[in-house]
Amino acid sequence: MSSAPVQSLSVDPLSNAEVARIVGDVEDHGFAIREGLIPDALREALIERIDALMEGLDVPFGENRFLGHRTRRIFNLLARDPLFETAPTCPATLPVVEALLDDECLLSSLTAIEMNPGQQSQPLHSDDGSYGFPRPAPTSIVVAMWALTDFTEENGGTHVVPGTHRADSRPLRGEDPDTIQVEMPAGSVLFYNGSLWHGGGENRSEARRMGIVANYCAGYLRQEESQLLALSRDRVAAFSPRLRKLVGYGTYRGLIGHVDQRNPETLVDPDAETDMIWGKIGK
Ligand SMILES: O=C(O)CCC(=O)C(=O)O
Repeated sequence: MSSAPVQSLSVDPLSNAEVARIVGDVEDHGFAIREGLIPDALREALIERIDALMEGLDVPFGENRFLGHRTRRIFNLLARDPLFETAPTCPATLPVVEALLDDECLLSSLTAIEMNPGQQSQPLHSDDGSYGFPRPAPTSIVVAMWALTDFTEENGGTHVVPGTHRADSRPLRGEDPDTIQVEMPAGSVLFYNGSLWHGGGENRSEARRMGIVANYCAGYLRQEESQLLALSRDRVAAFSPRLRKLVGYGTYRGLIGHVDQRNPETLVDPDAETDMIWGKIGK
């Protein structure tokens, strides 16, 4: 694990008006693309760190069409290096997520994706598919896909089916609706509702397409990655209070996630505020 000067890689916050515009696009179409959110210095540092991890961990290609036979992924990024702490709490993305879910949301997973030349397109899917909600589903998953390289039609920019966050079904195997392909320069972010039908494109280029997928869920859902197990308490103790809560060291509505009626953040910070539901119920 490196000791990167994380603070020097700061990101400009979004204005309230811009947050509202992005939220409106995600609500209307299921997705929104915004350019220029991730500064080059941070983007390049992330690529460098991901490359070092890919080599150090000897990360293999995926073993099926969904994970991608020419695609490598690093899961559980927060356990790998402090630099990745910049992504879940990013002031250019988290306010959008909080506006679409609420500020009790959780980080569900944080994954680096390196899609290499020759990768076939990924089957269309929706990220909330495993929860089994009746459809249309309540907004319970929101994803911010960071473009660390350009996403183009040729290198496999993500396919999306606009409006399908309100569809009454998930994409069926072999279903082949019209899609639009997300093209965005490096440093952009694709925001989407977890019900939206989407999938990685085919990489017909000579270069890799790299991204970080920050997947957030409502605070009452089980996270895709079991971060309470995947992250050591020492790691979590080093996080900011906001990040601790995002990975699960907090409660939903002062109840869900408690430990002996206390906020689990007190396990890593005995002075943490513990504002629990029991203190609000009349005698
Ligand atoms: O790589 C992409 O464009 C999409 C990836 C994705 O949706 C996934 O792996 O679940």
